[in-house]
Amino acid sequence: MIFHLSVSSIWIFYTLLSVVFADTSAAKIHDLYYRVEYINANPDGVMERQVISFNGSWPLPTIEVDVGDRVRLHLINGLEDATTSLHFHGLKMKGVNHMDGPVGVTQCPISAGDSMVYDFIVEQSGTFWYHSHSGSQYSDGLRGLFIVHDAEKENNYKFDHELFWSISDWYHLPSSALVERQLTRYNPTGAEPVPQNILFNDSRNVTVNIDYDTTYLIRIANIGIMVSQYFSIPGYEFDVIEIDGVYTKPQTTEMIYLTVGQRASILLRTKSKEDATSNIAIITSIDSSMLDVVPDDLELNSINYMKYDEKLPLPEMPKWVNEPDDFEPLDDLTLIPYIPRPLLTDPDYRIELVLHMENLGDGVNYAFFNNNTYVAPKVPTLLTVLSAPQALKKDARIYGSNTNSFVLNAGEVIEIVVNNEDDNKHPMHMHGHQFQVVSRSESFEEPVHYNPDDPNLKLPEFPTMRDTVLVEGNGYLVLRFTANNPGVWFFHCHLDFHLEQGLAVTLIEAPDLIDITLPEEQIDMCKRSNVSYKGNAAGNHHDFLNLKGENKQPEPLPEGFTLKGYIALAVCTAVALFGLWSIYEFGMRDVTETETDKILIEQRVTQNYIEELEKLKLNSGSSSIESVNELNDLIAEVTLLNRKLSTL
Ligand SMILES: *[C@@H]1O[C@H](CO)[C@@H](O)[C@H](O)[C@H]1NC(C)=O
Ligand SMILES: *[C@@H]1O[C@H](CO)[C@@H](O)[C@H](O)[C@H]1NC(C)=O
Ligand SMILES: *[C@@H]1O[C@H](CO)[C@@H](O)[C@H](O)[C@H]1NC(C)=O
Ligand SMILES: *[C@@H]1O[C@H](CO)[C@@H](O)[C@H](O)[C@H]1NC(C)=O
Ligand SMILES: *[C@@H]1O[C@H](CO)[C@@H](O)[C@H](O)[C@H]1NC(C)=O
Ligand SMILES: [Cu+2]
Repeated sequence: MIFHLSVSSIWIFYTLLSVVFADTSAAKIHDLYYRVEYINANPDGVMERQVISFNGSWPLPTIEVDVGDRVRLHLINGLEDATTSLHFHGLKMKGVNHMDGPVGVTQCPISAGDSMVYDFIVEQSGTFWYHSHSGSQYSDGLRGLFIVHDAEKENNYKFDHELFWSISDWYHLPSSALVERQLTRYNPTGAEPVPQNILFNDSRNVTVNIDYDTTYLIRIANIGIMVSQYFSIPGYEFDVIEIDGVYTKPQTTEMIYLTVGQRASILLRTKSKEDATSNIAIITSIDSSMLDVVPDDLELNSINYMKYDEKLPLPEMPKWVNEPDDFEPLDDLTLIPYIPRPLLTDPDYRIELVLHMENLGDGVNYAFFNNNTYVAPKVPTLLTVLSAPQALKKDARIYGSNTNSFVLNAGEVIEIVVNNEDDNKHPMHMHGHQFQVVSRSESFEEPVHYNPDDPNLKLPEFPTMRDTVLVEGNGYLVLRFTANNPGVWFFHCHLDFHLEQGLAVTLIEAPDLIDITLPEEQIDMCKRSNVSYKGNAAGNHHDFLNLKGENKQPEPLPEGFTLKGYIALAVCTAVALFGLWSIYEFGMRDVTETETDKILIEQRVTQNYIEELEKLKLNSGSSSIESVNELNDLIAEVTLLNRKLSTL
């Protein structure tokens, strides 16, 4: 009873909030018209490539608004060969779920020549960002910062000036080619493409002019697709005061760690003219443990400068820069909201997700939650909610068997447990909520699941809140939130390759209370992109329980995959590789640079193979002599290929 009372008071609180915002006479309307189109850019100074601009201009603008403002961003798709969409990362989109942006979840794709208006009132404040949520398109540069000011909250901290810095990884290949490389049977171990560089504010070698004796509020966002970065300012301490749109009690540190998708605000006090003997370095460093291979020419540290005065020397680089094992970033779980929120207790519904990676019958390496790799439905899930009969909205079956759909009841406390059976780290992001981080383990050699009954388990009284959080390799993560935002919300790994591999869950929150009339414009957009705007996951709007024809994941590998299946897979790959090699051998006399790249990649792939097969041999000690012989033959064959590739 008391529980229900408190839930309804939360509702009243939110309703009041919206009224306050709507009434703010100073609230502005930002009508932004942006046409996405390709241009060429060379942000790392190494290679010019095609990027996605707004009206021919890139990097994309930082959008700055005040809390309570209304944004109407008119996105016009000027790309001839691609669909698009926009997601405002971290904004809860309360009551306007259809403005959230992920294609297949809350909307149809915006096809070439089409447009869509993202229309919402901004009810949160802090550091956010926007990015395409259409496949892995944002790696082509379709992303930028979104800053929401709130004088009242900012007044809790003392500072003189504000700066915005984005950090990101950068690839020379377009998103389509990257995904093609990730999702192929030539990449059976699921090795992620390695970036060519990391950028600072979409550039390198940046110098920021600063004043003596001044406090800067610096908002930093990792808008990359894959690697986390360490951030530090040698010789200076700074205070962290915000993470992911949640202002915190200040915490002093020398280093922070940001996964892709995460943001932090820091307060940095510069020195007096007397004390400053050099200018300042800003060092961002790749978390190289996330890379499958570290190429010799990859610069793990990116160094940019803050300058007091041209005449001062540049600072000396601290020795620790080359000792990444010694990096000690601030633990984000120690950051408590400025206005602490007590731990949500006694979850009403626990969703336990086991994360693992595995090859399916097509030889591609996929990512799974509970043995299901996310496959987008034929009808965007929100559009299924809106078209389903009231009596079936809470029946998870209508949302498809491959969408990892969970239906949540209004007002309930939800707990999500991620048990990571993969030895990679994963930055998990939830749309529509800032969750409490209830527990997170360290990394382990072998998977360790969360045990809620562990007598040694200590949950925080006032947990960290944010929208993106890392789960460690083979470790676990426990999140809680209240289901107070009816809508369809994606919960997924923000490491884009893993999302493409299917590492996602659909949270269908209080579908009976989703009160949205889809604008005519959005229905037309679906029609023009040939996507049904009504029906279940299979597009059936006559019989919502008939899922015939829904999109499904590929068939598994043949029985006994661990050895025989792998061999079958490896043999056909080896044969295919052999074909490829023959093309090089007979077809190409002048090997151009990109072809050299291809050969290098094939060499890496074959090297991976050899290593995997050797591991398999070691682990198959008790298997029959035959399979060991088979493995030996295969290793010999792939080794030969690898050698041939290296002579090209
Ligand atoms: C961008 O281009 C569109 C259409 O071409 C135009 O209507 C709009 O005013 C432009 N926006 C800006 C910010 O230049
Ligand atoms: C970084 O880029 C943003 C957006 O383009 C800009 O507002 C800001 O001034 C830039 N900062 C630096 C240090 O160049
Ligand atoms: C950065 O600037 C330094 C000094 O101006 C220069 O030597 C270096 O080549 C630059 N690096 C890049 C990546 O532009
Ligand atoms: C996933 O499949 C494996 C093997 O079939 C099975 O042992 C396991 O229980 C399944 N896990 C879940 C969460 O369904
Ligand atoms: C939709 O289908 C029609 C008819 O099959 C086709 O002409 C059109 O190109 C398709 N549009 C898209 C965006 O796929
Ligand atoms: Cu991941």
